[in-house]
Amino acid sequence: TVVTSQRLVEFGRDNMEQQPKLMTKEEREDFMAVYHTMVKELLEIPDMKDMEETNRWMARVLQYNVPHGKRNRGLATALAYKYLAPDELTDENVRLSYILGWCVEILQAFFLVSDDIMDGSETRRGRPCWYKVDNLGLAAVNDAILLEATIYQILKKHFRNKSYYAKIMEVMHDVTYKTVFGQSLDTRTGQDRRMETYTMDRYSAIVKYKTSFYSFYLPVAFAMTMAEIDDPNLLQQVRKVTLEMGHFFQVQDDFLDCFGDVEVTGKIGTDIQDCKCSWLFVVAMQRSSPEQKKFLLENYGQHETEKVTAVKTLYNELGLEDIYHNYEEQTYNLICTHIQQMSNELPKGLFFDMLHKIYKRSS
Ligand code: GPP
Ligand code: MG
Ligand code: MG
Ligand code: MG
Repeated sequence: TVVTSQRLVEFGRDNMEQQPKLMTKEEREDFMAVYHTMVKELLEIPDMKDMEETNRWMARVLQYNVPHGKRNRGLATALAYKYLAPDELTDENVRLSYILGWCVEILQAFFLVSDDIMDGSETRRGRPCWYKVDNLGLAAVNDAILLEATIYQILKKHFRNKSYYAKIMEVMHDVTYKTVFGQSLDTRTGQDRRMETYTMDRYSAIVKYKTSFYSFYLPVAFAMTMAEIDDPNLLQQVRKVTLEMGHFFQVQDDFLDCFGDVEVTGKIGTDIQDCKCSWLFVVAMQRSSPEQKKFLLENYGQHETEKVTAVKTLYNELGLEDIYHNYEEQTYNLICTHIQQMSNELPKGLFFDMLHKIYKRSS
C-alpha cells in the first residue's frame, strides 16, 4: 500500500513520546534578545576599547548581515538542544544554546558576504549585497573575515570554562573547512566552464560540502555536543539524514535561483550567468536531445540577457518545473522514511520539524 508522506509524519509522531517542540513566539523573542546582548558584549571587550570607531563599524557589519534572514540555522540549533536535552533546560543552558545558534548565523553571514562577492550577486535578503553597500567592494572581504573572527570571541566568552569547549571549536573548524572545500569546487567549476564535467556526482559533491554540513549537520552537532551525546553511531545517523536534507535544500535553492520570485527569495539569480553546476543545468543536460544540448552549451554561462532568456526557455521546454516538483515530493518522502529508520534514541520529531521547515519553500 502507498504510505503518504503525511501518514509517515504521523507514524513519526506516534513513535515519539514527545510532542513537536517548535520555537514559540516568546522563545523567538528571547533568541533575538540574546543577539543584542551578544553584540553589546563584543563592544565591551576591555583591551579593545581604544578602537571605538572600528567597534562601531563591526556592530554595523553584524547588524546588516546577521539578523535579517529566516534564522533557520540558529533556531534549529536551539530547537535541537530542546529535543536532545529535555532534562537540562535551565535558563542558562537555553541561553547558551541560543548563543551557539547565533554563532551558526554569524558563520552563515561570513559565508554569504563572501559568496555574493564570488558570485557577483546584486541582492541578498531583499537589499543590496554587503559589498555593494557604499561602494565597499573588496573591503567587504575584511568584513567577512571580521564576522568569522567575532564567532571565536563569542565562544571564548561564553564557553571557555565548559568541558565541551574544545569539542565546539573542533566542530566549528571542521565544518568551516568542509564548507570552504565545497565553495572551492563550486567556484572553480563555474570558472573552468567545462560543462561536460557537470555531472550529478559533481553536483552532489559540491552541495554536500558547500551547504549541507553548515546548514543542517552543524546545528544538530552543536546541540549534541552541548548535551554531551557522543555516541559515534548516533552521530553517524544524524550526519546521514542532515546531509540528505542539505542536498534537498540546495536543489531547492538552485530551482529558486531561476524559477523563484525575487520579491520572495530576496535575491536575483546568477547561476546561469555564472556557469554554475546547478541542479537545473545537470538535469537539463540529462534530458536534452543532441540539438538541445548544443543549444544549451551555446547559451549557458554568459551575461547577455538574450542568452539567459534562451536557457530559461529551454528549461521550460524540458518541463523542469514539473520535474522539480516531482523530485521535491519524492525526496521529501524518502527523507521521511530515513528519519523513521533512525534509532529510537534520537528525537525523530527534531528531524521532521527541520524537514517541514523547508518542504515546499519559496524563499
Ligand atoms: C550556497 O551557494 C553556498 C554558500 C552560501 C556557502 C558559501 C561558502 C563560502 C566558504 C563562502 P549559493 O551561491 O547557491 O547561495 P545563494 O543562492 O544564497 O547565493
Ligand atoms: Mg551565491
Ligand atoms: Mg555561490
Ligand atoms: Mg543559489
